[in-house]
Amino acid sequence: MAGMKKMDKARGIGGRIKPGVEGLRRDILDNLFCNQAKFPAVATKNDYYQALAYAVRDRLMHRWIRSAQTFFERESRTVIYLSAEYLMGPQLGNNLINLGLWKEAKEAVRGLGQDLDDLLAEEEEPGLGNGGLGRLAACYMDSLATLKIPAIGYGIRYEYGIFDQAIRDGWQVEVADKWLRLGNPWEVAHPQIQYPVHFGGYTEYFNGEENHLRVRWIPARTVMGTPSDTPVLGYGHHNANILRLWRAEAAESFDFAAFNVGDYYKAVEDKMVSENITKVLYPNDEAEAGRRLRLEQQFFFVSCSLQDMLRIFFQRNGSLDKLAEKYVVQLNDTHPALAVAEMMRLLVDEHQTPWERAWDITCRLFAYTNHTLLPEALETWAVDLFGRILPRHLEIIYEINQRFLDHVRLTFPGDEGRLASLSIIEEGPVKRVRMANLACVGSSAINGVAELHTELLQKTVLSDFYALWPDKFSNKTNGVTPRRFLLRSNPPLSALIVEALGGTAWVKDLERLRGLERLADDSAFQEKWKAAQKKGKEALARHAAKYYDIRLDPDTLFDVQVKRIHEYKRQHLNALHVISLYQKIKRGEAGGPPRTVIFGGKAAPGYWIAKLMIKLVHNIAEVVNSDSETNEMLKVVFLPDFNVKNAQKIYPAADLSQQISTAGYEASGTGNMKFALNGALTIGTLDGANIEIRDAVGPENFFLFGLETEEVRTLRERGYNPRDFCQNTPDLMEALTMLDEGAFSRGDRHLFAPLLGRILDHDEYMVCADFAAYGECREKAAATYLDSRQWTRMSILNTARMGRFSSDRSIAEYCRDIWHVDPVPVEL
Ligand code: 26Q
Repeated sequence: MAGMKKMDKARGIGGRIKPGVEGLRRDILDNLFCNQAKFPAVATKNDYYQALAYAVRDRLMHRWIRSAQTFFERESRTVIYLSAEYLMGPQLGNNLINLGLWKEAKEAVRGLGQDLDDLLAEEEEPGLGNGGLGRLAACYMDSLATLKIPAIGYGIRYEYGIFDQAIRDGWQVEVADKWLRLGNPWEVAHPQIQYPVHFGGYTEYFNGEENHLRVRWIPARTVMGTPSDTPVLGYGHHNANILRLWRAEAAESFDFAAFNVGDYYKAVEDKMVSENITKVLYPNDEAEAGRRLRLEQQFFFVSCSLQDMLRIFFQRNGSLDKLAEKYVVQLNDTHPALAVAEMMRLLVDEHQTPWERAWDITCRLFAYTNHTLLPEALETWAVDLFGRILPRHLEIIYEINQRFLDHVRLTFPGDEGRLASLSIIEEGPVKRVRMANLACVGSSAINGVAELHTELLQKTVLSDFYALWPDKFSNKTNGVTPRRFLLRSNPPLSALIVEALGGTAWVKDLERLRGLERLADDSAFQEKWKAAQKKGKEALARHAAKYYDIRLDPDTLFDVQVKRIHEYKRQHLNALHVISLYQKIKRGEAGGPPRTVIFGGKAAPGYWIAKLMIKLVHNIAEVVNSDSETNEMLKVVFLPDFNVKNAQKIYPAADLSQQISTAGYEASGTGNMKFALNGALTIGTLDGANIEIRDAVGPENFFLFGLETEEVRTLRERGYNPRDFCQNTPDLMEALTMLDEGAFSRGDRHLFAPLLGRILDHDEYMVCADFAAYGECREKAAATYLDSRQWTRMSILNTARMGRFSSDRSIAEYCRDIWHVDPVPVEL
């Protein structure tokens, strides 16, 4: 802080940032007056939030600018993270923590008659992502800054993020996410930075200098991209990075165009069409074929980002030789994979680089992370559509492919099958561009996101690439940031950990949590641990009551499944078992503690069965919660609108974490890590990172059930018949029969028929095969909960052994194995 004051004076901005609590209080008042145009008597909570946010922003500016200056002067090697999605979550709380201003802010706003928690609750989060992949990008931005790695995150500034989920009569209703309505204090727009992005048209070949054959792209239309930057602060030092998100604008102001063209309405329409590109996030988390606007979004942000990278590069460098020394570009799934072709176009067409040299630079620049295993979820685009939007890129991809396949023919002579599967172009009635193949061919590193996932990638979807280039492959198990998902979101548990470990070093070095192991059996510590967890449950109960009018009893076991709704994640397995549990309680056959089964998650708007699963949970809740015979023992709730903000309340409140996907389908999962880090015990399958979590916390501290990946495969090969399993599982039969008879639909036998049909006729995700094992395991977990000492011991050991799942560890591995980049400390 002393350093900060010195620099502020040196820069002559001491007047803007007044020191201490009193200074902060006065700055908030100034902002209320000058930005919000309000006096205290009429100011809303949101006005106070905005006023505080701007005061905090002023206080982080010098770190941000000094970081940019340091990286510029030192010409530091920089990580470029390309992601179509970022789920950053609310910013104020984390920025206060990282600036060391939490206490000061609390006092300052108290002096103004405000409560800091109330103001924090006012912040609207930027929901610029669907789920796991977008939140992972945000955790990685946090860790890059904390590890002092120079980095720029590039993405799209969607005007509407993921929809807000409302529930009407038990059905999901999508509500437009107007996240920018009250303004966004955390971003700084840079309208002076603008790049043209072209679409459509055709290409022309011509003779350039020295008679070199060159290509000109004559586009049909051009859109401008302009950035807004959000600071990403590191924890415990002065480094800051930026998240730079692109917004699309019309190339010319419409009045000017109208003047020229003489058609005012057409000109206005063109402006709207241009701005459409960044209007809304696609709310499905699986590739959906044929959406032209989605392809345009991808190309738009990729092109802006690469142009920006080159502009910054040429500020200090004359020749492209050093490009791959100064930058490494990480592709977050295939959504930005067009970058491979766009880089080639920029180098070859715009910078007149010979093809071979351009290709060498490009391959050295890129690395690719895969996040899925389902072959049908891999992104492809019909060649026809692709060529109409990006004619030059299609040519470039054909050229890349031809040279690549020549290389394959030398490595595997006569192997036509391999050639077909490796080709960037999928042959068939409709030719398609395979984005994963483009990403693999154009990258020097390829990784999966958990050990099992990487192993399966190498064995299945990318096996031919693995045979060709085994050394390109590695695993980088996902991680989560302990700053947001423990320190910020769970104050009672964090305070206890600080007390027990004698400080906050664990926040940057999460393996230190292991120091809690020795306290696992200490009864005084156990009591404190239980008290902290109880506070987490009470906080969620207050939150649910206040915002959703949902009552939760903190004295019950909180059994939680929150994540996107998907058949492979098997929320219906959970729901069906709740039905059977309900029946057993009614018959007096089930013991265990009183439980609250909590569900939450959004369904893709077009995913009908997922929406029906949400309806199912609500209808079960309606019946179960109004039954006075079982009321005391079982309650079912669906918490609406699962997002980062709500998640931060949910993870600290959970006793039991449901991670029950069919083995082999969840690439990693990251919610599983957030729960266990906060001391929840997991009931889960051997899928994704569950396997590594179980290894880390110890099998005796994890409730494992279900088929393994290999068993799922062989069962399917042998001819899986779900009805056989139903016959042999009376509890399941009973639950399905009740559903069928309309017990959860007021007698309506049609409502859930589609869901029943999928389970009984296909059961792609083997709900029936795993039901019995799941039920037994869940009962075992419930019984264990009755032994409070035992449960608490297991809970402490879970937290103590979760250090490996910090995103700091993940990022350190990317830095070491893929990015080859070192920390650059920033001094104020
Ligand atoms: C692609 C094309 C067109 C429209 C949408 C998409 C699209 C958008 C989002 C495809 C996929 C996604 C998101 C995928 C995702 O979140 N995957 C999850 O990634 C996590 C981080 O690695 C893993 O932990 C999860 O297991 C994985 O499901």
